Amino acid sequence: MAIQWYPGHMHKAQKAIKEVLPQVDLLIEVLDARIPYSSENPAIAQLRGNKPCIKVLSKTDLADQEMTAVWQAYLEQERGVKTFATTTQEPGRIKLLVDLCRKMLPEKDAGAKNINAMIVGIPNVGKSTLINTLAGRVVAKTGNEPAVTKDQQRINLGSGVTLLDTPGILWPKIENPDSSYRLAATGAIKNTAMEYDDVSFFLAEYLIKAYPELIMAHFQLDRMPTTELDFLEMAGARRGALQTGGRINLHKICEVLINEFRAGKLGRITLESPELVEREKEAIAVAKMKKEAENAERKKRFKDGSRNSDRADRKEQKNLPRPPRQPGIAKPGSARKSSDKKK
Ligand SMILES: Nc1nc2c(ncn2[C@@H]2O[C@H](COP(=O)(O)OP(=O)(O)OP(=O)(O)O)[C@@H](O)[C@H]2O)c(=O)[nH]1
Ligand SMILES: [Mg+2]
Repeated sequence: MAIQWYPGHMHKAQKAIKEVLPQVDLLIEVLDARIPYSSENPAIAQLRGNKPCIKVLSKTDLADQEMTAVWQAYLEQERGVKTFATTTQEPGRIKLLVDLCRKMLPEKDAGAKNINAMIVGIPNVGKSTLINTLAGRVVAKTGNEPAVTKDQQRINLGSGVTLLDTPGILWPKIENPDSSYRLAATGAIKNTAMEYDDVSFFLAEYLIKAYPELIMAHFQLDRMPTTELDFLEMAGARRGALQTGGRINLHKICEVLINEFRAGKLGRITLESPELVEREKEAIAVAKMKKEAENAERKKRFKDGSRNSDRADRKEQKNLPRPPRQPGIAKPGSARKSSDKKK
């Protein structure tokens, strides 16, 4: 089952973003470099229209470096989009983001006019941290959990750029179930809205295929795991995650895997590639079409079937020979009447 988390403040935040959008020159959409597709909110793409947009890939210190470059090239294929990879480990590079904002709005830059940029993105992706780095001081509250920022906040950088921090928003229905697992694995979904075990099994399955050397080294495994359960049991044994009777405490090792992945302890990992998400999108489209065709067929069968059987029933009844009326047996309705008459 896909995970959904869309508390009321997100709906409000999205409405507020829509309201101020006309005063904004440029959108800075912050994406998690470990999940650039899954952390892209489809509602933002709709709201953006033709406004220029910088897609910032945040937390690149946690992501696979090669994959970050692949994603940047992929995302820049979209019109009006530039990308910028960033990490808190290289605060000095952040000035280049301000330069990029100016470059994307040459008329404003030439006229030395103030640029209004709005920072948007999913929860816990590092929007407020980015603002603090840009401002060079703590102006926005940050925290390692989703939904820290609850209201919009305007920050004047003093260099002709004003930034608007916004609360992280998700969307009511995450169509791709794998995306919802990835969002949960990276910490964009509140822990209380997900099952650690489900997310961990998903993560384990991916890691065995995509980063076998990293997990073997991190958990000091002496052979390649064959399945996600095999992996979690081996890792659990290594970490002493046992329950009474010596059996592996799977829940405990599931929590360990998620927490250590989030903290970057397993190494630099990206959970999706453009090819993988294209395949997933295709599979979802095919499944959707199949379901629609099935629904249409069911509706048609229901309609045709009921009309046919109804007609056939009526026709059949019409053609049936009427049973001969037996003298002395009155119809139930007429029985009372006849007795009434007698009275
Ligand atoms: N490893 C790493 N962690 C980061 C980076 N940037 C931000 N973080 C951490 O990510 C967590 C979330 O950061 P915030 O800036 O509060 O995220 P946000 O997008 O404003 O979150 P909401 O306000 O909840 O939507 C914090 O614990 C940050 O320290 C980064 O480049 N690398
Ligand atoms: Mg924030």
